Amino acid sequence: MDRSLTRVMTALLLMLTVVALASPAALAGNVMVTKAFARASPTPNAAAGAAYVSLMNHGEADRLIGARSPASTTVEIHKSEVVDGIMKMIPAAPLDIPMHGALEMKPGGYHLMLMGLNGPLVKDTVIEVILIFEKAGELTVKVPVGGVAAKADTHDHGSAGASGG
Ligand SMILES: [Cu+2]
Repeated sequence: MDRSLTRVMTALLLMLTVVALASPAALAGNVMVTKAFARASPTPNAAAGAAYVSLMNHGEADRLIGARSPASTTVEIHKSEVVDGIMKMIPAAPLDIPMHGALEMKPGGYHLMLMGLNGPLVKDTVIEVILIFEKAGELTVKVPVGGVAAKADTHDHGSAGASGG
């Protein structure tokens, strides 16, 4: 009697441990994902899409050297920059992530460019992006797809009207 009860308790404890270990926080080495979102494709036959992943590095300096995704043929790391009044996208890999520093991707800045989409990015679905770090190795990130103009949950009103150029 007692022995079988102990077995049941042990089994329950093991199950609880497995559940606790399978927490959703994506972590590769010391690099942690703090935010991730993608933008839905504006048209069904869109060839490219953008995803934004923000990272926190709790360890030594590392570098984001590449990315790939089952959602597209290739993934490029870009930076949007205004050159002579025109928004341009510049290849930005490798991207330094300083020791105990952060890397923020956002519209108008760094982003992951999904080139050759296998299908349109659909709002309220989730895509996978695999980030490749020089030291931390590979990190699979679940990226929720927001609206066509998704901006994560940031409230970015600060710079409006200030020092136009
Ligand atoms: Cu781009």
